[in-house]
Amino acid sequence: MNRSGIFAAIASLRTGVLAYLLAVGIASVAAAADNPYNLIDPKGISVGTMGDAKPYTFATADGQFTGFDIELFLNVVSRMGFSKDKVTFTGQEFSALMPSVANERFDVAVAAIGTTEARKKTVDFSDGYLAGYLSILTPDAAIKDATGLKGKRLGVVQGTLQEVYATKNFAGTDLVKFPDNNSAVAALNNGTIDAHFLDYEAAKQYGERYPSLKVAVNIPSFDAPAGFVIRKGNDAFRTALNKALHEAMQDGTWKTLYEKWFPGSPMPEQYLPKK
Ligand code: SNW
Repeated sequence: MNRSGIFAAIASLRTGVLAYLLAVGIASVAAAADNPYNLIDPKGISVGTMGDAKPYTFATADGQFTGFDIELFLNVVSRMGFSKDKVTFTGQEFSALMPSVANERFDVAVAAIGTTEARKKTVDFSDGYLAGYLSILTPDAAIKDATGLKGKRLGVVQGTLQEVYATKNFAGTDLVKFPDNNSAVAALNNGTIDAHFLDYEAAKQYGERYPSLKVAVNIPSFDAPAGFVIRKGNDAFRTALNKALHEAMQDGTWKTLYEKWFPGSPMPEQYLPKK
């Protein structure tokens, strides 16, 4: 090959490389346009949740998921172009929810999941949308505070902030770990445990269903507001969720859902429309 032949070969190689880079660039722009939120299947959103955290999230008799968190989430993603039929809910044990988001089994987990630094090591959170209490549910009138729990058997759902709090603060209490609230409350009703430790609104709900069970102790968990849990680094999804979430707060949707699902509970200021 002579000199000009070599130049021609280099020139055509360059054209080829440029064409290739352009094609890759177009393909990735197209992929981002088709799947801007990096969803597992861009056609819809897969959500991990719980069947027995009423009124936050629960399954109805016909297998539909509903509750405050579910309705808020559906409203939020409808603002991002995902109608209800594009959202699939799957019930799981609480302890599996965050790992399942990290492992790309779900795009998001929605179940009154409190935001903490420890959890942020494996998943990301949207902005907070609920801040409330961790509560002791018991038929035992002698349990009024941490001291009353000494020597008692206390149920917690594995992986919850209640488990973390009880381990740290209820010395001398026997912790009994359950996969879900229903099995813990069944154990409470048959006397296997003395109390169960869960989120305030869920405790209140079980108390209405089983009148012998009373909400006895409330521990503020305002520093761990519930957020939507997403895969670490999925910032486009998180940004869009936050924008839509704040719209839902600003236009009064959040307030309407709060009054619907938590009637009689004090109305927090921070999620109401700002003037
Ligand atoms: O930290 C609280 C938050 O302030 C609000 O009251 C809603 O519940 C919390 O997020 C705590 N929830 C527990 C947790 O994140 C249990 C969640 C569940 O049972 N689904 O571990």
